[in-house]
Amino acid sequence: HLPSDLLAAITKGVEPYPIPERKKYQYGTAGFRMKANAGLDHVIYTVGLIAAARSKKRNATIGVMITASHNPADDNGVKLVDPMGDMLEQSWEGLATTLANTPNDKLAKAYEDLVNETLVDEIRQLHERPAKVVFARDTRASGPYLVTALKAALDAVNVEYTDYGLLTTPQLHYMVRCINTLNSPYAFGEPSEKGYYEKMAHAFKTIMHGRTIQGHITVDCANGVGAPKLKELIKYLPSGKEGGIDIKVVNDDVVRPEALNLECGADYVKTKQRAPPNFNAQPGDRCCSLDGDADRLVYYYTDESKTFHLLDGDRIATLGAVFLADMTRVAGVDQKLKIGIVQTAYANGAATEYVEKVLKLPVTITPTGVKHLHHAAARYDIGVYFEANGHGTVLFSDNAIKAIKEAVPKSPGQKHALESLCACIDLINQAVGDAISDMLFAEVVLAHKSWTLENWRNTYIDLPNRLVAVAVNDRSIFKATDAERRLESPKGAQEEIDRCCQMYVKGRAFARASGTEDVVRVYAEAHSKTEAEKLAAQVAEVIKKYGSA
Ligand code: G16
Repeated sequence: HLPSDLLAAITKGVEPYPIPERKKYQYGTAGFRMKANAGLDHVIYTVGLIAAARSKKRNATIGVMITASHNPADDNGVKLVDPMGDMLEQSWEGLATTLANTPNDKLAKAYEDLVNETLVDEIRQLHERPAKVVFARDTRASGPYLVTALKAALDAVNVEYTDYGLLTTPQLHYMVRCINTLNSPYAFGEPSEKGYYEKMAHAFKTIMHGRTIQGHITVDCANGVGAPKLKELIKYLPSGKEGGIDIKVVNDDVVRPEALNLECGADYVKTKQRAPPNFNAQPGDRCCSLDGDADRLVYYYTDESKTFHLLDGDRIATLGAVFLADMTRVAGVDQKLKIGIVQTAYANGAATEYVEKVLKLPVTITPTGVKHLHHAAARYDIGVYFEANGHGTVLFSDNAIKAIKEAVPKSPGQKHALESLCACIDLINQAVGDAISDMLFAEVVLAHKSWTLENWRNTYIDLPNRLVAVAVNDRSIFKATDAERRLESPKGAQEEIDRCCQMYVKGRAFARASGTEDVVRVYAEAHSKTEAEKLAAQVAEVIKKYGSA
């Protein structure tokens, strides 16, 4: 039994945060997400309890990020960060869902049950360990209030915590990993914002040595937390004149919280396949967009005929993989390292074909959600994972890091390649996908290859595609299987989707319930734009029909 004063403190602390009537919460693709005023405070309080228990269980610092990332400004959400800066272990998602759905009067008992279930073994009473939690939030207006609910829970169960205020999601993941690896052989860096900028800037300068970045890059920060953080990073980077990078920050309005992700940002650009309307970039200019918490990145440009071209997560993955494969070859370590790419069903068919047939690298397909991709990528020595929406990173295994750091160069070329690979290990945020770090990596690779965005795009031609969101009565009836490429329920829906696909050359489509928004997403691709759009519309109709039943 837990001390009665602790149980009483939990009950008292949660009083201001009841569950609204008939509300059901579910830990989704990336934590809990919903309208900020629809009972999210209750969820956040229970997440504080989960974070405390998780910290005790792992005897390490746990992170809590308050953000709804790409979602509209009046949504908010919360994700938990495990000790190595990765997403919460999946077996704990269920515990988080159970606690979130527990009404106030039963919460203390539910927490006690959870402690008894997870924190007691034959010899030790793990719940007696001290707990440490760190947290941050994005720029949403609801953030400060939700932080109050989180602190109330952490205070109730006597947890030591640090409030980092505003951070990007990847910065919080970085902090968590730094704290937990401090003074170990796997030390990730200095656990501070300054440490994050310095690590990245130092790695960037090393790889850039002797290379030049052409022109400037315009970065759309989705009017989110990425804007002030990118401006801060710029202070640590050499400018274009000094052989560095000229970054033009746009959509940096964090004063009006309602501007967040509104007609801008990575999700807007990827879904609408167009630049934010307020862009006035010149033909060929390099542009990119982050999302609301700066963990997604997509590139784009318009050509002389004003046609828009998107270079999404699939492209960033292939760009990175080509570069890393070349570098390991030059460095003479390629035979020791297995490089692979991880994608989801949203990856363009042409991208998958290019990786397998031209790059001759293996591809793993996982369900949506970086947590799935991250684990699959960790099985390679160099695992490049990106969702088409721009969310991803590169993981270097211990074996890869050792091979790279211990290799003895036989020529100046090998020496430079090995130094560049070492710097990549630092430049790329291996804790989690990080738009700012990914952008510097892409810029470095383009500079090394002397490529424009057009050269990059010409590596393969995307199949035309269309992504639509369909509103339904209850999205939970749509259950997907086979890495979300097929629906197993409702019965009959998949057969109808298959029949639609068969009508088009290179027709491929799937539907899956979103885990961050109250919609079912439909993706379709085909050999022409018109056909991709028709196929998407037909499949959307199938979903509407089954979704209104
Ligand atoms: C989150 C996840 C991503 C996922 C996206 C959309 O992104 O971290 O892995 O691709 O949601 O998921 P769904 O299709 O289930 O709504 P973010 O950038 O919103 O955190």
